Amino acid sequence: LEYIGIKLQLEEEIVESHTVLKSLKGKPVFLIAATLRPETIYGVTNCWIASNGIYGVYEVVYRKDDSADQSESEYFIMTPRAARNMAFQGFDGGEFGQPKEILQLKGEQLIGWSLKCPECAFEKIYILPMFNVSTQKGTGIVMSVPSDSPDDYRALLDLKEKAGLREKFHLKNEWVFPFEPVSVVDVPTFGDMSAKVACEKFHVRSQNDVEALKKAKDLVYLKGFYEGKLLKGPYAGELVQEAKAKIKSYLLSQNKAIVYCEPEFPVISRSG
Ligand code: ZZB
Repeated sequence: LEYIGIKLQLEEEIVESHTVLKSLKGKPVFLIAATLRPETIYGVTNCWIASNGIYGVYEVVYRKDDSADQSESEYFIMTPRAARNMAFQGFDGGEFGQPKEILQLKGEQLIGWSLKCPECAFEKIYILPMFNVSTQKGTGIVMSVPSDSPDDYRALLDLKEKAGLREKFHLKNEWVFPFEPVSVVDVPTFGDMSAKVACEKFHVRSQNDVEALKKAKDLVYLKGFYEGKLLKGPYAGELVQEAKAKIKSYLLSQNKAIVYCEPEFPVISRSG
């Protein structure tokens, strides 16, 4: 399975104010959000993590001209599982197959950090918790597109509607309330907020309604891919089917994203 890993850059003030990360001052630190829908990047409102998941900060060495002293480092935040896979895909810590972990973090420690998301409508977005984020899939980091993803739509609404949930995770209002869904894809008969329409059709009442959410997601995926028309960016007016590859190439060529392949089998770590 091939994901596009969108590079969401951690804001400098977050890097500087963290006891360990401040040693990376001036260096690029990214959360890598795994997506199958890079064309929806214009509709990102926040970033989701699993609050009880384990994440790591990894040094990734880019080699220029194959010479070691021409190398430059970037820092990726993702699950240890994703880091292990990426280390075989050109994103290692200096040695093929070896991730270089700087620090481990619990998902809840990431909540409220601010990020810059390429091409999105907001100057900065925040890391928030969603129950349906799996640490066993992708990078464990998800870009949230509430206009087109039923999971994202419902989870964001839960945070807005449920004060108890915001208190539980110590969320500030300013991380949640300013972020309304942004329309990016127009789907015939569904309109430009297909996630909302699908959630209502299948009576999704919370992010815990996993079965109804799955039905909503399957329908929106299908409709969005085959019938959707893009509304934002340089490919506005084109079918999603056509625009998807162009946006992917653009993001890759600008170094705003990477390709991340997920093996179809479990990777066994050397430590067991
Ligand atoms: C942006 C986006 C916009 C997504 C959309 C979907 C939709 P799949 O098919 O189940 O593999 N995702 C990625 N990683 C995780 C994770 N670890 N845990 C939970 N969700 C994850 O789903 C791939 C999609 O699930 C990815 O694409 C990502 O959300 C999310 F409008 O990125 B997507 C109808 C779906 N629409």
